[in-house]
This record gives sequence, structure tokens and C-alpha cells, in this order.
Amino acid sequence: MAMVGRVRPLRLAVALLLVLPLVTASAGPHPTRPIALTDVLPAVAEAAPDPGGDFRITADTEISATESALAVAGQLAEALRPATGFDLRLVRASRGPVIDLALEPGHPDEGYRLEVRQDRVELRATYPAGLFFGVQTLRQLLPPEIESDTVQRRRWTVPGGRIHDRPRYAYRGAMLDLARHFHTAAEVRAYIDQISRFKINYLHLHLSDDQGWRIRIDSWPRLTEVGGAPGTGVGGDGGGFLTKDDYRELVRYAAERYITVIPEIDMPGHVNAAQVAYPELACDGVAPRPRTDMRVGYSSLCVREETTYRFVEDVIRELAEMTPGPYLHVGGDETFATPHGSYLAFQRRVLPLVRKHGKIPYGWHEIGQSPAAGDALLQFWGRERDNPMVNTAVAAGAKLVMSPANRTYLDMKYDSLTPGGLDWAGAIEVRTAYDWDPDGLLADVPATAILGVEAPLWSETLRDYADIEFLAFPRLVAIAELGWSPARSHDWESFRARLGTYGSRWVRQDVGFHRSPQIRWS
Ligand code: TNX
Repeated sequence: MAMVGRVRPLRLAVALLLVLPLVTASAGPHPTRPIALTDVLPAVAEAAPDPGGDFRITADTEISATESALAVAGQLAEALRPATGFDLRLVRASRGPVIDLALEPGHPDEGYRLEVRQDRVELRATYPAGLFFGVQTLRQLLPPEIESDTVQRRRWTVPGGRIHDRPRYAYRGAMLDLARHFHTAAEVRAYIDQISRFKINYLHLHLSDDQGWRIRIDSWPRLTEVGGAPGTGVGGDGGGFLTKDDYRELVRYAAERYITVIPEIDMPGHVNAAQVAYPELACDGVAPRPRTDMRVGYSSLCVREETTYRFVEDVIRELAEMTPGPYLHVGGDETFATPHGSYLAFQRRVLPLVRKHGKIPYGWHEIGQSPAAGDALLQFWGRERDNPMVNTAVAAGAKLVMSPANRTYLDMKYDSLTPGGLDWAGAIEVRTAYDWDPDGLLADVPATAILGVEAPLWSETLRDYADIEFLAFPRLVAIAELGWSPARSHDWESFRARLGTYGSRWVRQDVGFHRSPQIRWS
């Protein structure tokens, strides 16, 4: 004690200056806090930190990869280049400090092992998708400055240790509605870039609705000539459509990021735009007026007419031809203008058409009413714990993707003050999006029937890309974690802390996310 009294004031000040940053750093998320092996979104399945094993990336680091790992290795080199300024060499084998990527048997589908030691980083997976997801993890283990598009002078340290990671669900989806407001292929690519950071593996595109038709169909050209014309968005905004080349390019771009595109044509409801272009699709043969309002449930294809099925099959065939993924989404929701018997008659013919063209039928959960659903995939968008349509279909072999509107709908407002967004399913702040269990939501559905989760983003109020970013982030990450991370790791405090530190990455990427008051952003 006597010693303390003799410490000179200057020494004391210096000592405090040294100690204070440590104290504040350990108090919570802070930009200078070293990154831990577990600071990853979505949470990794298993991590064993090794404090002595930090790896430093320098200009001399090499990336080695076997032939089958070369593409992902190239993506890693590209991701590291802008902020580090290093043009990391891609080699077959290396003796020096290296990030080594290779395929090996024994990992779960999409899973990977990432081992960080002082002299090397090893990334292993059975399939390239696993390597890609491992690279997304590795990027998050580097300081946030790695997201900068200009060279940052600093140390690039990866925390030492070993990660074993794998997804909880095979299906982790995001949906974008291009119908209510069209968004260009470039905007969809930007969204793909963002969602792929969080190990999302399906992108569902809602391509038609009452207001507009957004994908070129050669055998029915007026669909996009009329339904994709300028002014076909909600409120008379925008308009536009994807050409077949745009669509194929999106499919390719997504596949490079291990994301499978699922096209949706919504029917027998949500078809006003198709009927404006082709009045023969309405029972009275009269073209309805174009609609730019937000109402739903008033339009229906003419279920008794053969023309309808010629149309439907042409659309399904052309979509299936340019879609390598297994699923084709046929909508089926909110058909208040289609009598129940007609709805069943329609699905009895349409669901087999999807199979005829080599795809698994996928639809909103209402298609579960149809005995023809069989082993179709159903997207549950309800809010109730008990849904008879779903129960019957699941008993008959259908699988479910969980998109409960009051948890996963990214177009809902965060709170009553949120600019834009809708509120019919309630306000959804980050914790509401995060704190639920996809397996336990529906009372009578066994966990084995749940294929995964999806976060839909309807676009009634989304005029530009900034609107997409603001509503999707951070909530999409909550859904991504529900889809990827093991149920036992589910923990709001942990999620909230990891999200808080991720904010500075979005700032550097110029992503205009919602600064939720539930999160301590660093
Ligand atoms: C319901 S959920 C819809 C969409 C709307 C959305 C707006 C579902 C299958 N249909 O037509 O765009 O609400 O939140």
C-alpha cells in the first residue's frame, strides 16, 4: 500500500492509459477488441480456440488449392485483395505460410473444417459449397477493415483454433418480390452478394403478381411487353422485367455463390397482370384494368378453360428449361376469387405439370389442401400453431419451409416508426425475428418434415435498393442463423453481441442497415 503512495502522478497516468483500453475492450463489443473464433454469423457449430495459434496474412502468404478447390480459392483471393492490397498467389502446394483449401471425404453436406495455426490455415470440405461457406467464416475472422474497398494499413490476424461447422437445415432461403416493384438484375446480384455472406443457399424470386410480370416467356410475349412495361409497379412506379439472358446470368451468378434460384409464378390468384396482357385467361374474356394498388386476392385464372392449362404448361416448361435447381414455385396463396372446388381442380392439373417438366412442385402452404400435393414442398407463411392444410399434406409426405409472417417477413416494419414496410403481421424487431424455433412452431408437425426456413421480402413499399437493404438487414441474419446454427447454440445475448460487432462491416460495405435499438452497435 505504501508503494502506491509513492507512485509518481505521471507514471500513474501512463499506467491507467495502458490499462483502460483493456477494461473497456472486455466490457463489450468494441472495434479494437480482438476477434474471437466464435464471432461468426451465423454461429458455428463447434469451435475450439487456440490462443497460441493466431495466423497472420501478409503479402507473402500463399493460397494453395487442389484442382476442385481452385474456384473457391480464387474467390478467397479476390475477397482479400481490396483491403489488404495483397495479390495472394494461388499455388498447388506451398512450403511457406499458406491458406490451404482441399476437398476430402467425411464432412456433412455443406459442412467444413477450418483450422487456424501459426504457420497455416487449413480449410477442408467434402464439396465446394462447404469450402465456400468456410471462406465466408474466414472473412468474418479477419478485422472489419477487410470489408473496405481501399487498402488499409494494419495487421491481418486470424484467431487460432479449429472450427467444425455444418448447417442445421438443408434449406436456408431468401425471397425477393420483383413483381410489386421491379428490381434490376444488378440489384438482385447485390442482394445475392449480401445474403451469401450468411450461408443462405436458396434465392426465391417472386416473378409475377397482379401489378406486373417480370420474366420473359417466349410463347406468351405480351406477358412482359404489357406486364413489364414502365409504370407497372405499385403506385405506378418503375416497371421492367428480366430477359431470359438476365435470368440465366442470375442463376449462374447465384450458383457461383452456392445459391440455387427458385422461380415463382403465382397462380391461380395474383394474375391480374397476366390477364391484362391476355384477356383469354379470364373467364369473361375481358381484360381487367391494370392495377398498381396493394390489394390482394381479387384475380383468378379461369379454371374451366383449356387455354389456362396451355398457358400454365408453357410457362412452367420455359421456366423449367432455364432453371437447373430442383424446385419450381407455383404460388397458390390468397385465392379468394377462386372457389374451393376450382382451386382443387386447378391444382390437380397443375402440380403434376411441374413434375412432368422435371421439377419438384413448391407452393405457399395453401397448396397443401390439394391431394395432388404429394411430396411437394410447402412454404408455411401463417401465424397459427395449428394448420389443417399443412397437417394433412405433411402426413401425406410433404416437406415444409418455415416462413411464419410474424417472424420472417422482412417487409414488416421494425416498429411503428419504421419508414416504409407493412404491418399486417405485426412489427418485427430483431429479437422477434430471432427468438423462435422452426422445429417447434407447428404443434402437429414433426421436426423431420421441416426442410428449413426462408425470409420473404415483399416489395409493395420497396422502391429502390436502399429500401431492400434497410428492411433485410439485420433481420435476414436472424433467419440465416435459425437456418444454419445448431438449435443448442440459440442464444439471443450471443447473437446480439455478434450482430453488434458485424455492424462495422456493413458500414464499410456501405450497406444501409437498420440500427436496431436492441443491438449495441460498435
Ligand atoms: C401476403 S404471404 C402475401 C403477399 C403480400 C404480402 C405482403 C403471401 C403468400 N402473400 O401477396 O405481398 O402479404 O406482406
